[in-house]
Amino acid sequence: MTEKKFQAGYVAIVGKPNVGKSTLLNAFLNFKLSIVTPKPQTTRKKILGILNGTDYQIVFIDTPGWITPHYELQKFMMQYLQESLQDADLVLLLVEYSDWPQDLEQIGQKIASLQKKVILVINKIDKIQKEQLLPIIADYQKLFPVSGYVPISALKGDGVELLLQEILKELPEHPAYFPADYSSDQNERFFVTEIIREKILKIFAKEIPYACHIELEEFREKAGRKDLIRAVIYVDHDSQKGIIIGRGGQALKKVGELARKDIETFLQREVYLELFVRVMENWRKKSSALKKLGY
Ligand SMILES: Nc1nc2c(ncn2[C@@H]2O[C@H](COP(=O)(O)OP(=O)(O)OP(=O)(O)O)[C@@H](O)[C@H]2O)c(=O)[nH]1
Ligand SMILES: [Mg+2]
Repeated sequence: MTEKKFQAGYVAIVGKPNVGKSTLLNAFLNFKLSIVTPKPQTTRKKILGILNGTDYQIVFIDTPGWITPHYELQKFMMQYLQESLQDADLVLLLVEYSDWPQDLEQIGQKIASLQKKVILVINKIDKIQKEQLLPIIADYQKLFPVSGYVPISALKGDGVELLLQEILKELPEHPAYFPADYSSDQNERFFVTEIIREKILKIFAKEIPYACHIELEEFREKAGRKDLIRAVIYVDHDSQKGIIIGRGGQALKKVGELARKDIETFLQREVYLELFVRVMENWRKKSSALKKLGY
């Protein structure tokens, strides 16, 4: 009997905004790593999530939703997407069952031009009847010559195990890229800022969440005491500051309460969370500001 060789590779999860890319990453990891909200353009960076099996390591890359960029931050987001595609051994093109396949033609062509292996993943099938699925798959088959088609519900976990098996069929033989106890390349501080941003996306309407960037000013761990986390919410116009703070500070308090609970779950320890709001005029539109903010 030949010994089974170790497999490892980078698997980029790409698709339009809001199709469930981050939900799928979390479903693979069985852990909430990447933030998820009902609003498009939730994910802004590439986020590695590492799944370690006994004889494989899959480095998933969660990416920002595929858009035509209109301002600097969105250009950086699309740069992260392009880098993720370049790095990938395998691409999961995630679509919603209700997307028009024609709308994805450009994306499909771009991926095809990179000559990467692609699995087309049709998500949110919990929202339709089984018999509606076959014509959808047939429509995609006409447009995308891909290695496989897997219908899933990332939210419910249906089809995720099957998709994992399909990925393992395509994953190269390669030694592990990361130590087996790594689950991401980003540190705790990054995920703390993401959790705060998730709550802002959930609480505030319209442009407000898109105008926010979170920075940690202090993250102090003390033996026998709760950690102290001081975070600044940067907005890009003075008028947004009052909205984030809310009447009598109520809105900011709500963000803090919701974020603290999730940060504690994430870190598995109790924390004090202090939030401040500051203005950094037009930070989203200036590449110098974006670079300073770590984009
Ligand atoms: N019904 C249903 N909803 C889903 C499923 N997967 C994701 N969602 C929901 O779709 C919304 C978007 O999910 P995300 O995982 O944030 O989507 P995304 O593709 O990462 O979005 P961006 O980061 O903005 O590009 C959330 O409200 C999810 O709960 C699914 O399988 N079924
Ligand atoms: Mg996302």
